Amino acid sequence: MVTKQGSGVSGQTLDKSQLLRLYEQMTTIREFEERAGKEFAAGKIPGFVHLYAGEEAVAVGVCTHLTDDDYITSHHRGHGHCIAKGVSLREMVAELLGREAGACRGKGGSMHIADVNKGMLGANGIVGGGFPLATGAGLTAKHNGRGQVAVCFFGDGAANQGTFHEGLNLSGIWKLPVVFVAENNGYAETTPVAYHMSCRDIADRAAGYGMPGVTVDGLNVFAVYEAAGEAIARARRGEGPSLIECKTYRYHGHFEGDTILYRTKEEEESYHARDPITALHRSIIDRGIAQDAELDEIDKRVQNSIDLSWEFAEAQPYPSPEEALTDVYVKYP
Ligand SMILES: Cc1ncc(C[n+]2csc(CCOP(=O)(O)OP(=O)(O)O)c2C)c(N)n1
Ligand SMILES: [Mg+2]
Repeated sequence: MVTKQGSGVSGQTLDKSQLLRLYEQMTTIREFEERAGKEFAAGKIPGFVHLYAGEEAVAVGVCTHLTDDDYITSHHRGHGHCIAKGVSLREMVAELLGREAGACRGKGGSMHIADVNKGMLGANGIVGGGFPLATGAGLTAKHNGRGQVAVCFFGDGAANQGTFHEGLNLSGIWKLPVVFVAENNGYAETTPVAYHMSCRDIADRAAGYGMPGVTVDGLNVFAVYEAAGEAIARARRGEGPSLIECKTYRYHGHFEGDTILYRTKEEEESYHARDPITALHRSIIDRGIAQDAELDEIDKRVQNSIDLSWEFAEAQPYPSPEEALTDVYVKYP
């Protein structure tokens, strides 16, 4: 069954500390991404960088329900998932800069940050690469029998990969505790969803794999939080997988350096007018949960921790050449 939720969900069940935490995490992701964009433009970050700004409500609305014992899989636009799952900012920046102190000792870079101690099984440069990993993690969780959940974040483009269908089918058959979270940001690289997808909503596909599917406003962190809460609780109870589609938008180009010739300024502005962090800020103030000054303090704290993580990472050494031969499957004699 597919249910559609609009923007009207207001998060009335969340208390002050929970609301401020959502705000702090979403702001951390936004500021992290804006800084990464600037540093990339200054030539400081090697390789490709795909920024998550605009989509923060999805990672945070979902990961708020998870512990370090739960698993997530991510994709090429993975910084937001790492932050929401608790990966250290210092290790993330060091990874972006290819330093030894990076989350993957500088070998992964932006597209391959992983931290298994936090249940973050990896960002992934292979579109659709997360489905088999999340399905396998779900199988592990089921065998462990302690109520763990695996969440698979993926884009609209990834929903057309064979791995999507295989992962959802197996999870459906085996009733695995996996929550598939589609981040439908309207484009796969430069191709609009209406051109590349055979149905309007990704959630419509859930029925084909025997699981519930829901489409929510991915710019509304409360809508994401509520839908994710239900799906995750269901998975923990052993009732099987779910698919949540979050309609969202990426503010930056597909990658840093993209000239963005495939969408209009009007479209971009219409999404900026519905900014997920501004909306949360407004909701907190309007409901009298906190004053501007308290949120300003959070903004400052976030800025400071990002500044410190860059200072830390830039002072770290690069790995030694021998490091290239460690953590590999086959050892060179
Ligand atoms: C298997 C594979 N095919 C193609 C690519 C090239 N590629 C990188 S990102 C991307 C589009 C992904 O779109 P979507 O899943 O919607 O994620 P978004 O970038 O919008 O977050 C493509 C085609 C790739 N990295 N891997
Ligand atoms: Mg997309």
